[in-house]
Amino acid sequence: KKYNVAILGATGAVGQEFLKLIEERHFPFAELKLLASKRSAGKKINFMNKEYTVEEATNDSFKNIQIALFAGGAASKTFAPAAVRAGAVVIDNSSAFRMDPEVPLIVPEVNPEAIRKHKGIIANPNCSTIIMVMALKPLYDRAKIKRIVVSTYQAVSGGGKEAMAELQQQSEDIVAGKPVTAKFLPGAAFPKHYQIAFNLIPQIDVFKDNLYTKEEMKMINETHKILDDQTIGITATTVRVPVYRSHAESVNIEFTDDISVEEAKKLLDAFPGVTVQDNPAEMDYPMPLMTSGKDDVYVGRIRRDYSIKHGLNLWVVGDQIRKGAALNALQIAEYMINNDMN
Ligand code: 11C
Repeated sequence: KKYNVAILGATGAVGQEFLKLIEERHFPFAELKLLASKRSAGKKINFMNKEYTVEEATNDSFKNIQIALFAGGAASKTFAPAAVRAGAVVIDNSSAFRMDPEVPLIVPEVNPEAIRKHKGIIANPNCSTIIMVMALKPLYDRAKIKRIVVSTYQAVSGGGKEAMAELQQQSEDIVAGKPVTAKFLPGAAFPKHYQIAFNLIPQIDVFKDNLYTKEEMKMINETHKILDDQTIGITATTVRVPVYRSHAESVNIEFTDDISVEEAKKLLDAFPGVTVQDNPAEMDYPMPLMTSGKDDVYVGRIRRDYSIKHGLNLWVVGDQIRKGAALNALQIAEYMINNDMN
């Protein structure tokens, strides 16, 4: 069977990755509709030997569409109701519906059965959350988790094309001895902007009243929902680093039971979508440059936390545009159609 597919946000980084993955994974599409904002409408995109014209998204764009892949952003909230009314299943990469109790929040390797409860919208989690839960799940299935302390090292591409361009421009200006300007990070609409080249910015998204950023709260709330366990203590610090692509995370986990390093390695390695890359003797560990463009989440530096009874430290790295966004969303669609959940 083949499906009519629409991509909303087709010209952005996640939209482009959707196209790559549809081709790579031979996703069974019949018609393909590329949608974007008015600004990008009319743009031509060559895909699998066919030229497509990007159309401006409207409420009427979803007639005869069965699967709508939403790349994210404010457009999701605007167009999801119309897409669902038209009979499409929306797989949405924005944060708009993630915490809605009516909307399943899915990482297919972790909680695929929750897809069955969808009422037209299925949410794709935040990239940093997906990458972390991929490493948590095989361990969590073996021993309950009491507490997680996570610090992230997030690539600029998580902030969009403009953030990537800013890192490049600033780096070139610094090398050329020119004055550096910062106009985008930590966010376009923010009152202040900071240089990311040769720097770190410990703010991703806006601050909430509790002094955590929205990105940090996403990691906490979404992890609770995906693992369906509100009892896990989670604290997060999310940081933007001058890396183009792939988020890295230092994850400290306290379990209720002992898991040895060897057992953790075996459990992680056996889990689909996770690769253990951990050989200190050979200086072998995952790094963003090497995981970019890869589907798996890589785990290394697996070691005991000797300061507590049952603790492990992990270093987790994954391509946040692939597994953290487009790949995860497409895997949701694949799981749904292969298991008659649409
Ligand atoms: C970043 N994690 O790296 C963000 C981007 O909720 O899907 C994705 C935001 C989201 O800036």
